[in-house]
Amino acid sequence: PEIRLAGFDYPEHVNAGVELTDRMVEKGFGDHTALIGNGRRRTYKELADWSNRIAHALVEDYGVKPGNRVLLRSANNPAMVACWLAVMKVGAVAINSMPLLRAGELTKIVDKAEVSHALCDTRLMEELVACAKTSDHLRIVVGFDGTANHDAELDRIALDKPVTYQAVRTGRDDVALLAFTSGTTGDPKATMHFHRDLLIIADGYAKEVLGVVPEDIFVGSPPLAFTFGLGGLAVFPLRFGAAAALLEAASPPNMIEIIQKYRATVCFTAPTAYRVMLRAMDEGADLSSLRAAVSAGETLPAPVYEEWRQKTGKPMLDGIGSTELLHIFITNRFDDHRPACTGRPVDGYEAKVVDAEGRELPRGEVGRLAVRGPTGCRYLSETRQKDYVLNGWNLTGDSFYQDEEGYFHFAARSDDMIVSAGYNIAGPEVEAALLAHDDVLECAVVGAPDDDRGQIVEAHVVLAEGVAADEMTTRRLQDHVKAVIAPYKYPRRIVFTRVLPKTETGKIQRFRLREPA
Ligand code: 3SK
Repeated sequence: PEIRLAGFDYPEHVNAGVELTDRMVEKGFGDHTALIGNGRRRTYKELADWSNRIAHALVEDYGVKPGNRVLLRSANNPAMVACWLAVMKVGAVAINSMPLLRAGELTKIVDKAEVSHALCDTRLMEELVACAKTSDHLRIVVGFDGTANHDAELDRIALDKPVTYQAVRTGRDDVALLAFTSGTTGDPKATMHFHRDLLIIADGYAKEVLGVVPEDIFVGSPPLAFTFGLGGLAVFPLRFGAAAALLEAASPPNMIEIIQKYRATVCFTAPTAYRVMLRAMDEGADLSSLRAAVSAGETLPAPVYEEWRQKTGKPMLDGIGSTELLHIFITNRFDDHRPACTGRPVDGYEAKVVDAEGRELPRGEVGRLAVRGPTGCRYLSETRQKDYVLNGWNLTGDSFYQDEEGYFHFAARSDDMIVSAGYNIAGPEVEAALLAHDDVLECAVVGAPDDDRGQIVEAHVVLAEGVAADEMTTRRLQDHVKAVIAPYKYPRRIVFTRVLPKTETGKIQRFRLREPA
């Protein structure tokens, strides 16, 4: 029942890859900088040509067909963006994966999405090759040079191809992207996004809220594999003739350096990084070029919002989005913002707070946030769709309340997801990794409050008999988790215990571990 375009009218046939490159060249942005990365700038014309050459190679040398699912594996760099655009131009469906995923995690994605081809930065090949060896779907893995020295197979083949490409005439409602949410169980879930969705997030949020102009330079930390990063560091700048500075290692100090070097104007990151930026300003860092500081992925603490405002004279724009809806759907605005408040829905989106039966709750009462809008929600799994989407409303994993004036306020996560320094980490996935170690008898993983990271992964572990509850065991278990799942998910704190709190029926009561001692 859901398709409501809410004023976003696009032609029946539209290809987001073309709109973000060749169309921008047609509009006169050919010589403007589109991407900065690996120490050099690339113009819109160069990006259009580069992605067109790759598109030729995908079709002519690797047999990619419209509708094929193509996995991308890379850190944030211009080569990754060129490959992603090329995948859309050939009418295939992109699956952007987190660069640190291990073979087991990749296999879940590859099997669910029935990935046939993968384009991978050659520096990240090992785990993908291990995944391909066991996969029935993944047939072709091609390496590209993420350092953009054109020193890998895809680069060499693409170099000989023409710079123009007749892109596939995709429908506006053809799937362009399968975006995976980490899920609360460590079992990733895919949501489908159409070509038009990629344009809507730009023509909606980026235009209405940020007012992006061609002079803008974007910078930020979220991976392009997370739709927060894909929107903020690729779609938004490219839709408006602006530029993005891409960082493979987007630590706060690296971001600060890039903001100062390029006089970046728009930043997308989490409160943790903004806190470091505030301290850097005390030491003399000049971040005055930033006109928009977008904060999402974690709740923005009021003191960070206040200090930013006081130091820069500008508000920090807190917002909430989801992979399901593609990008931010509730936000503060430059002229309408409050501390400890996520704001109001972006134009075209509706939000409400509901009880367990899906009934809207009165203002002030905490309940589950439900949202609907033109960019989703469409799960790949029909069962998931039935359980989590009612009449177009997606039931999120967050608890909110709406104040008397209609502004939304975050209350808590409604699930077992841990949000640490902007990463979504599923507690049960870390538990499964710990349980695979012989030293662990039982465990429960929760998020513990942390000043720097918002939350940290905290594991409560019952050790096997005879194993010492000491520093060495802690290290051994942490190293083990880093080796079997993406390293950023490892438990930063391990608490050894003799018993875990349980219900009469033997279910672990994680909420009791979250309570202060
Ligand atoms: O709020 C988030 O975590 C989010 C998720 C996906 C896309 C965008 C955002 C801000």
